[in-house]
Amino acid sequence: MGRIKEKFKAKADVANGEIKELLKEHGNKKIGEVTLAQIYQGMRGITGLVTETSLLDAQEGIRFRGYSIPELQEKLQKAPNGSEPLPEALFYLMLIGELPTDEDVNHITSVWQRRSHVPNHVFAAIDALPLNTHPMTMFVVGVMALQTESNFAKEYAKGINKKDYWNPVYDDAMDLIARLPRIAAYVYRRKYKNNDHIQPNGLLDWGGNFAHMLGYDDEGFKELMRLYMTIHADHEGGNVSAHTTHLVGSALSDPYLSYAAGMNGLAGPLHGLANQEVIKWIFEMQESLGTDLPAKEQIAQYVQDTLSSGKVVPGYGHAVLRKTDPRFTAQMEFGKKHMPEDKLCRTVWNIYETVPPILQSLGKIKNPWPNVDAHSGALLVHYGMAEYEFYTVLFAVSRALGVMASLIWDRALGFALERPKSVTTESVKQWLDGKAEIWE
Ligand code: CMX
Repeated sequence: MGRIKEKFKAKADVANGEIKELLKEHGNKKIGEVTLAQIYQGMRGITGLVTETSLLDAQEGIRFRGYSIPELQEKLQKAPNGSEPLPEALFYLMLIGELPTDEDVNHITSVWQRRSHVPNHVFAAIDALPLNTHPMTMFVVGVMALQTESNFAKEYAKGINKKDYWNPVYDDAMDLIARLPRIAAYVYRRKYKNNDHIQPNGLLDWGGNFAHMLGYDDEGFKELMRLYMTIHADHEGGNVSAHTTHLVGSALSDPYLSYAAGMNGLAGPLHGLANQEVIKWIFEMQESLGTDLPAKEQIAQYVQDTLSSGKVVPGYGHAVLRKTDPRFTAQMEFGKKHMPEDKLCRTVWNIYETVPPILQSLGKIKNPWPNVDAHSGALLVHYGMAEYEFYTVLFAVSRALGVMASLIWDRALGFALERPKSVTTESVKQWLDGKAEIWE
């Protein structure tokens, strides 16, 4: 057993014992009550999942195993001469629940380098798609083709003790994370760079090598990728991509199937696709106003036009957060440090000053503040990556870190098949009339 796997097993054994005790003593305690509105309106606020890797506070934002984003930036390991955290270090923190040593981080970097080989049939599957296919579709097709490599699926077919499920899931998770940058970069270079592919650089860390394979060797872009891969990795368990991965995994679908399912959810415009929508919306605004630095009054008018045509303002609002997303703030700080005069970034900052009061004035939007997607595109465009349809693939590569660490825990803790109860409106009416006791 590898050193990190061994450490994980020891942690999981302790956690299993604790949870068993906790349920024995407190299993009947109630957390909250469910209202009809919650059942009809996206289950907001219903506590119904355990996700160990991170916890979201509506006011404060995300904490990964207790650490906020500024704390991660301070405490996690960096690349030589870098100042942004290495995603490898965050993965270790999410998986093991402790800050890693330098040795742990180097170990993960070398394991992911060693396991990064992608078989040719994956590229062939992507190549079979027409060039106008959306990059997220190409990416997920690549992941699905890679499912042939699943250790878990093979072990399950042979017959494996349920206590050991976590072990091949762990190996699948490490293989998958190691290979995703190569698949994502292949999609990018195929669609936008005339199939001119770039071989991995075995001397680089995971995020740095990803930047290199995409074709961006600028140190600033590599740092951006490390930050980007860290802050997009996890947002507790209820968001569509994390929840879907967890749900599909609960059927013992292997990590490739589970992750692909989750990423199909990330590809929706109310979730991860919002990052492409933001830049598309800003580009359209610039074109319609005939300027690359619109004034705040012009932005305000454009926002009103967007709202009155029945569209959402992309990058604003959140199902849980009620303040500016700290992931937005981390990216704004990166922009102010590396590109303070960049017109697109300045436009994002002007939008930040303009949009919240307008959304607030509508009276129905619970959170008028920007989320993670409001900023990411402007930083990418600064370094030359203007192909905004690709942006959600970057989000997807990062999100693998969180959902895979969680999936390993799901199997190690023996979590059950997820199967909540649903009702029909007819049964609700009968229950309201006192004619049926459907839920008791
Ligand atoms: N622009 C316009 N209207 C908005 C809005 C926005 N940015 N955010 C919310 N609203 C509207 C909702 O559509 C809803 O309208 P109706 O009552 O007419 O249906 C109303 O305000 C209340 O919504 P809410 O309770 O505040 O928000 P929800 O929890 O239902 O939805 C979210 C959250 C993110 C889907 C929503 O804010 C939105 O559509 N934002 C824009 C898309 C976006 O940026 N998504 C990315 C989120 C982060 C991520 O997952 O990556």
